[in-house]
Amino acid sequence: MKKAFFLILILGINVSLSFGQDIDLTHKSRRLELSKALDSSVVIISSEVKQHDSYKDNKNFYYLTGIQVPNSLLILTPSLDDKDLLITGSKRLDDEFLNNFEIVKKTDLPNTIFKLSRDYNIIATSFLGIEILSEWNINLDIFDEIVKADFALGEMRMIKENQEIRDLKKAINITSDALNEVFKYTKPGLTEKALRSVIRYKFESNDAKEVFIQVASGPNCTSIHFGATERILNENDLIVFDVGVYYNNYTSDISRTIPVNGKFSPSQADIYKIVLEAQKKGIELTRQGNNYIDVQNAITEVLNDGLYNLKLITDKNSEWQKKLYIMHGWGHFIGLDVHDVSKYALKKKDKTYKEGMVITVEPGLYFPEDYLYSIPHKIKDLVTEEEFKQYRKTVLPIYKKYENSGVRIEDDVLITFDGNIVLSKGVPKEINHIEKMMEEGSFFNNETKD
Ligand SMILES: [Mn+2]
Repeated sequence: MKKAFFLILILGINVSLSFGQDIDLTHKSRRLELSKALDSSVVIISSEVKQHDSYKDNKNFYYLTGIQVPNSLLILTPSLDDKDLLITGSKRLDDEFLNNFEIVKKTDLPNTIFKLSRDYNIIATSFLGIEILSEWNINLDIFDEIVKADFALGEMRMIKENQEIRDLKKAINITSDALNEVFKYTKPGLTEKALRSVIRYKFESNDAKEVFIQVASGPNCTSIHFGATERILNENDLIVFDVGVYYNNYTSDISRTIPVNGKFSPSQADIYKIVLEAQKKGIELTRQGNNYIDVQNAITEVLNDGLYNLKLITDKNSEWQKKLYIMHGWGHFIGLDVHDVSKYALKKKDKTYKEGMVITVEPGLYFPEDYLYSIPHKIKDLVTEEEFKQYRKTVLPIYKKYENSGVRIEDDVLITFDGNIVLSKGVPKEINHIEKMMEEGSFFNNETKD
């Protein structure tokens, strides 16, 4: 009986999608699905999470209701006959929205929870920021069992619905447009911040909310998370852009690396080609049936083969040499969060990719200043002083060619039934395409000439 009702709801969504009135059914069906996945326990989700003493929107609450409001609680009641409960201090919510819920006053909350605990044994909640529930004076211990809702929510949020894909595409297109503009604008003598202001202008004129903008030039390229500074761009620098926006709460995440003067030098191209080849290999394998480890192994192999050919590593089978220049993971889901629900499933070997997932593919190689001066911390247990000294002696003259540079290339990839779609393909990544685009002037260059 329950199942039949659920099916009707799903059908309802498909029908109403074409009329653009899907919002309430979409969120209602998510709430039902979650309740079902959690074995029909009561589910309680706060609209905020508390982390390091600050309050942030709880994306799970948004995912289940379609709204972001402070100081509210959602309680899912397993019975299909009852409406889900909402406790909210917000006066901004319109009646039509509130009709989807039974509204509970804050003062009635303890009583409501007590009643639920008589009918149901299990309560589920998101353990991310769970301490916020104590601020509501809710005692979960009156239930026989408290379980995590995070995994079930993660499983659901990993598979994107059509509306979510539309919003992700919009965020990605806005980001692509901003990157293409800034490629044309880039030239020696400008600052990192000047490039950031072009990206910001593009974001704001598209009603998109900045998530982060990295403009890392020269030696700054070797920092994995960077902002933008007053540093003046040099003729021979590379720049690593890593940029994301929210559009309608869904985020993009794109990285590109370009030469400040518009032409990759031979040594810059050496590294760029390796990362690009690894990235393409990673994208090729980002498809149904494969998993995180499959892609990781393939990317690592291409990167290390490339480093070996350049003589930057001397032994392809050495565990510590394989780790030296690879400084971050190759990818993560995107969605309501930039690093979306990845904790719950991404790295499990038995978790294969499915249609509807959206993942970044972002290998990189980095060559920080004085990196080989002593044994880098992350490999210190894997190599002896003597062995490392020998390695440094052989590699240092070659390393100098690449020192103070870094390359990262990141695309956002939607997994489809029979392959994938690179949603960020509007930003060039082939060397000749980047160089050609950089030859074009930017609207912003013209503005500053006068
Ligand atoms: Mn990323």
